[in-house]
Amino acid sequence: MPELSDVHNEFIRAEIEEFILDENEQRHIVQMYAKISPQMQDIAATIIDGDNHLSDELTKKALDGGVEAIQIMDNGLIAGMAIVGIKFRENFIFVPEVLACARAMKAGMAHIEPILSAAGIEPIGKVIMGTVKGDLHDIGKNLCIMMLRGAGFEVIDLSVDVSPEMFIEAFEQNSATVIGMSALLTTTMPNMGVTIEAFIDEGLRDDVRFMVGGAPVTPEFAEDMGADAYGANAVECVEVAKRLAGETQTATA
Ligand code: B12
Repeated sequence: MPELSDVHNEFIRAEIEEFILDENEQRHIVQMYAKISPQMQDIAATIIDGDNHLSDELTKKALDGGVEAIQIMDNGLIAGMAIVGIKFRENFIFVPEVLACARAMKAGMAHIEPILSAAGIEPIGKVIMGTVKGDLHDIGKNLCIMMLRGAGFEVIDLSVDVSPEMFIEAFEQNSATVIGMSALLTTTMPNMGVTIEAFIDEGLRDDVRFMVGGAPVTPEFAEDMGADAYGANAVECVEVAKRLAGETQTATA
């Protein structure tokens, strides 16, 4: 079982010790970081520290050195955000600090995005993505969008705070077959179900497949609200979108 001393980066070790007080959570984070290379830990540290200049520099350096974009995203940028999330939840940091961390994440992602979104391939399907009404979290949704584009999907990004009417309007204007909804707040999660209801009311439900995700969303919740699929992360989002796009093609054939 990995120990705190197995985490290479000194700053991250100190952060874990000072801010992750729940024993199980600390064990989980230590296990995760013990498997991550020192170079990726340095990138994660820039996110936790909210240092966008260093995140920019180290991400670029890692890519130039041959590390895969997806590795940097998962083991550097997203791993850093895991600690930020816990500090925020426990009130060790507040909105301005989290925004600085989000800015650092964005600086790193700016190098990753063009690689994941390989240009020039024929779209394999069209997906509408949005964060539901009342919710302004978009980091996870944007990662999903990058991965979807990288996998060859054309994606219409409705951004954040998207009402059921806006989803319907976008659906009517574009011949998308899959709609992806993201929610990060327990208070906004029900708006996913409300959106699906609105599609039922308009007689459009059978024409589209819904996938949902976001940290508080579970497969059970997805099923209860009437979604077609749930994805736990950006990689699953792509897998699910491919499956659902295949289903709609079969249904309309
Ligand atoms: C960054 C952040 C913010 C930033 C958002 C910046 C931005 N541009 O997104 C700011 C500071 C603005 C913010 C504000 C608030 N936040 Co906030 N925030 C976070 C934080 C720390 C990280 C979220 C994140 O980006 N995670 C990293 C990404 C990569 O993960 P992800 O979003 O889960 O996405 C992945 C998967 O879920 C999945 N996925 C996501 N979407 C989709 C969609 C589909 C279709 C699929 C298949 C998959 C999928 O794939 C993604 C990639 O792997 C979380 C804590 C946490 N650990 O989640 C709190 C958190 C979500 N926030 C919280 C709160 C309370 C708030 C505020 C209400 C705080 C306040 N008092 O003002 C406001 C609400 C504003 C609003 N109306 O939305 C709470 C929510 C608690 C709850 N149970 O509802 C959390 C959990 C923190 C906590 N207290 O523990 N926040």
